[in-house]
Amino acid sequence: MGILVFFLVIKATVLVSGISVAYIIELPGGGLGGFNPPASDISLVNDECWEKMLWSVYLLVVCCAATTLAYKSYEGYHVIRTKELQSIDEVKNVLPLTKLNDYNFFINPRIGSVVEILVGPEQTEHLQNTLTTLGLAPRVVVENFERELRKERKQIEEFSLQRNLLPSERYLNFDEIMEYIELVATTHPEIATIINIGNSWEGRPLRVLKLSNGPGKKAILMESLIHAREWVGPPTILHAIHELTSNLLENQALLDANDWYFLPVANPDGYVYSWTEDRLWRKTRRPNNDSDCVGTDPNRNFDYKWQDGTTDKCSGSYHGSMPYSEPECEAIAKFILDHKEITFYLAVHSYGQLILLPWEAENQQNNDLKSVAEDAKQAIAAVNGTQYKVGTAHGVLSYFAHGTSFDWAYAKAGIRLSYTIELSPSFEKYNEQNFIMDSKQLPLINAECWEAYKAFVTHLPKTRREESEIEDVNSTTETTTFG
Ligand code: 0X9
Ligand code: ZN
Repeated sequence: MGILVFFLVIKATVLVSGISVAYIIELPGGGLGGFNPPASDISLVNDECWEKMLWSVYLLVVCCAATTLAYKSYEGYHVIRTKELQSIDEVKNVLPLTKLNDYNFFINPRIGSVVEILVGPEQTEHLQNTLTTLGLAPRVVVENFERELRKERKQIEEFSLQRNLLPSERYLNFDEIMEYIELVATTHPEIATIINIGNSWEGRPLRVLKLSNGPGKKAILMESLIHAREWVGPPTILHAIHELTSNLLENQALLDANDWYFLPVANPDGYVYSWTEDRLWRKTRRPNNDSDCVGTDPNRNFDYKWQDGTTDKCSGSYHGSMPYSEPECEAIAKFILDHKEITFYLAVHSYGQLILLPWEAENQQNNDLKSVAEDAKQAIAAVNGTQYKVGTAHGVLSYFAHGTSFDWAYAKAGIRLSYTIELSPSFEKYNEQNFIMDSKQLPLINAECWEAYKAFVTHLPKTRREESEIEDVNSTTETTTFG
């Protein structure tokens, strides 16, 4: 019992203070009641403690150095930005470049948006020449990406020491996010439960937090970090959790009306890797047969138009060896199929400030999809004037992607309202920011998203689409199967 109490005290200290290493040391006892050791022992105990402290500091320094050394360096890497693409031809001209692994596409080609590409120092000139020849007016917007990473690491450290910040106002690593949702479940057992929906390839839990104040309701499922490097997603989800649990009275109606399922870390292995090895990691961490390149893009691994995805194992968008080759995707799809009360699915991504409608929606009369997205767009704009764009990913924006979770949720699971939201930044307002977003922007982004999320749930559909309505969808398999 005593040990358990100590353990909880240490855990709480670590979580609340942001201090990443905390111990309680129990010194030797003796004498009356165990609290009065003889004075002759003091000198020995002092020596022992001193030696132990030196060892702890030494081990800490060695561990930190090892972590820092392992981190992939982007020294001298540039971010190149083109002009806004105006036509399908311009999109198609850039598409072949997305297949080259020298170029890390931060913003994929789509109509109405600039393209942003991270490129190493040796390839910069060649890329600029190519883009100039295509008439896309490239320019360098970030001179040295490693400098941005250094700034981010420093800020994360500083913010972790600020005790007045909410968990949603700084970037939390995987363990911290898990601890936060566990804490919510422990503090609000009447409305909050944790559901383990499966495990990642490396064995980390896929944890969903459910908020519900009564049975029999329809539900929204929100998921973030299916792409590991898109760190701005979880703060918006944790903010929603915080609003729903800390302002219980004010937000009662939001819980009376429906249930909420939150999956803040949909790709735990990738997310941990993005903290410890490579900040720009996007995929899962499952090794690929006959290749040194690790991982699959989980947002290309769902069974909707999967077969048309990228087969290049080294590509950041590799679609995997088969649909649901990734345990993370299988677990998410199973969870959705097993929980028919989920009638709204929101995939939270970054960046570009877009609300994307599913591909299949182009062929169907579903005016609600558009109007609900427009409502969310207005709700965001009302906070601080930020203008999101709304459009079908494929048709309007010519944004090609196969095997995505939200397309599958709409087309195959029959979820009538299914969206991808690409959060901030956008190139207009935040200029040089990209996946590396200043933590100081989080309160504004959280406030904008909270308004959008509230607008979304006011339109929760009562039902899913019937089997008969969804049978014509182009997929690899007749019905969803798992590999
Ligand atoms: O490419 C993706 O998976 C998503 N964008 S991101 O920059 N976060 O990687 C968007 C998917 C959009 N879906 C379709 N175009 N169908
Ligand atoms: Zn993404």
